Amino acid sequence: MANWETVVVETDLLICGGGFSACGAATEASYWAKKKGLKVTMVDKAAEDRSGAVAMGLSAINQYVGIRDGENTLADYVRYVRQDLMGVSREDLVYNIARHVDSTVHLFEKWGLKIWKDEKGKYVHEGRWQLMINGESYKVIIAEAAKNAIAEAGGEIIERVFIVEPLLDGNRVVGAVGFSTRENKFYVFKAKAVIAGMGGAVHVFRPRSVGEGFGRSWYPPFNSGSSAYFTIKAGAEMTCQEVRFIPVRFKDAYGPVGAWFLLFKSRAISAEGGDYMTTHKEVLQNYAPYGLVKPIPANLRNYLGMIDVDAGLGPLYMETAEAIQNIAAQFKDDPKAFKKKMKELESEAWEDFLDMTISQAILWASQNVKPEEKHSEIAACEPYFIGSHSGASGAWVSGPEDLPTPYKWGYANMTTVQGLFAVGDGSGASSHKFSSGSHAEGRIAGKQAVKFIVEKGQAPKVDMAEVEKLKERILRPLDLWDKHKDETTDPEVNTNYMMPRQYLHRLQKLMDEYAGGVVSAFKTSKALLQRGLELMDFLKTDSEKMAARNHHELTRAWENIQRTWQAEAHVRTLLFREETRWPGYYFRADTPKMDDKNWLCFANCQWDRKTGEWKMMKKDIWTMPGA
Ligand code: SFD
Ligand code: AMP
Repeated sequence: MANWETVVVETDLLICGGGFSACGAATEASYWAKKKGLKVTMVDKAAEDRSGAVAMGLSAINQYVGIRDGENTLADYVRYVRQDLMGVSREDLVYNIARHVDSTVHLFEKWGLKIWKDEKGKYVHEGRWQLMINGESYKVIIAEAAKNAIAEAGGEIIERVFIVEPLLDGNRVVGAVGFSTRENKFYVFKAKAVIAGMGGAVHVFRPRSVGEGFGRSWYPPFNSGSSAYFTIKAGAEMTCQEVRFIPVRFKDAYGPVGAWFLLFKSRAISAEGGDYMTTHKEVLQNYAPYGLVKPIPANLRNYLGMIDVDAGLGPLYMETAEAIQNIAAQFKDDPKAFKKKMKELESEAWEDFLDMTISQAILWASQNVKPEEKHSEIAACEPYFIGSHSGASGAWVSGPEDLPTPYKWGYANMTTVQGLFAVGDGSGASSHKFSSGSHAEGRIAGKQAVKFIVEKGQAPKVDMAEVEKLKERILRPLDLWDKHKDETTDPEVNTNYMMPRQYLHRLQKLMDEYAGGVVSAFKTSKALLQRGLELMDFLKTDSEKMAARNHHELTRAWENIQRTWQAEAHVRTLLFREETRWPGYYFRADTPKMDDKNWLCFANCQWDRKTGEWKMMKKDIWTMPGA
């Protein structure tokens, strides 16, 4: 076995991840931990200042309720999320996050985040729930606050350590194992409680760019499903694993569309079909009541465009020039004011992407696109697993004690495994929390985890013999490479192992063809899913044979294994739910209709650590009183 040093870290609260939800957890937990003399340890696979989905920054805060200004109520937000997810959301969790998110945003501003304000000093809204920001350094500001809080409470931050597996004592989490992505160190964390905040999953499906620009994506390629893998392997119940998110984005560079639809009031059309949101609106009748509300649910917005694309009436375009001209037209009688407004709009258009998805600005430049003069193509992306946006996949977590929800078991955001909490993309069925709501959810879980440690904490019993077995398994790709690399003229072609990139290609092809990826126009069926599971068995067998020549490839190898478990949970739940509830995200061609009578419920799954079997189950929807 590779001769790596084993580093043992003893702590009270272990926070896995360093993104928005984990920073929220660290900031809040450190405050309460200091009072109780407890230690908080945070571990990120990357450098916290620029890790996770907000590494490049963002141009908007997408969840702000605006309670203090009387703009909206919490019930309004619960209703908005219920409708956007076609009736399937944990309204207790959505309510709990919504009641804390505004105070979190006010903290961001205090910490230095620039939120746009109008001449009256009021926040500039992108849409009803979204605020415009100068967000290029958004993550740096949030990470700084978390670092200060941890330092002040005598905790520690460990960067560039990739968390792989949970450690358990029966149905109680007692820590985690991982490895350094830079040094020959294998890490063993012993803890009384653990928070999984390692983001969602990208590259489970084949991206649109498979050669030049392979891997280009909207959500970050370095979020590889670690949260889902960690909670599934711990034996926690999972929810909404079928609810992947397919965002419509500016084509090829994946620029987001929210600011264009909401702030610039831009139209999207199909080249041959016209204004598809209008021409196909009768289709929405089939999805009442959700299809008849405004805004139209995200998946149905996708679906209306897909109807034209499937009919060959594309490409789809975002009418950026028309939108900018329309806004500037208000100043047409005053040439000086018109020129000034055009300049302003032009910079807002570019800032939107320079703050968030730089590749879109580069693509515009490389294709001589002036958004105020020329429209841009948009397209539906490959599927992502991101419970914090308009997807819903994640762990099944407890609701807050003070709400009459049937789904609570003592500590808000705790999974069904004692002491294991999940946040952000890691927790499911609480969609539309975005950066701000994920941070607020982290704060909720951070405080609850300290409460759990104070009330139920135990010295973690870690079986070091089990740890040795895990170390051998986790470092095995390095051993396979060393043992066999010299047996062939091209070490990447070897009968004893496969390289992580080769494995990734097979996983993505399987999911694309059998589980409704881009190549299948997001369509699948019982037969396709069953065949996909059959092929996935072979793939999982071969995952034991992935080789790695260095830290970089070892990380890639384990990212792939984590993606595979997310893929399996997804395929099993697509198979279990026998209807098509989210057209525009996926279509079950054999059960094409929405079936509220049998399937207005959660589809949950659970992997049994002892038997290796998966259990599928339905859970009733609970409606928040008054919402
Ligand atoms: O409009 C391990 N998001 C947006 N949210 C907004 O509020 N406004 C926007 O304008 C947003 N836009 C947007 C967004 C995301 C992206 C990628 C783009 C545009 C281009 C969504 C938010 O970013 C998202 O909701 C939150 O960031 C989710 O938070 P969280 O904590 O669930 O995930 P994270 O921030 O990615 O953090 C994950 C962390 O885990 C680390 N990690 N650490 C140790 N071991 C492992 N094995 C690990 N695996 C991962 C990561 O390094 C990271 O620190 S718009 O387009 O939606
Ligand atoms: P996106 O850029 O797609 O990530 O969306 C950013 C925010 O805008 C999210 O809160 C979306 O729900 C919202 N959004 C995007 N497009 C629309 C639309 N056409 N109507 C209403 N809300 C939208």
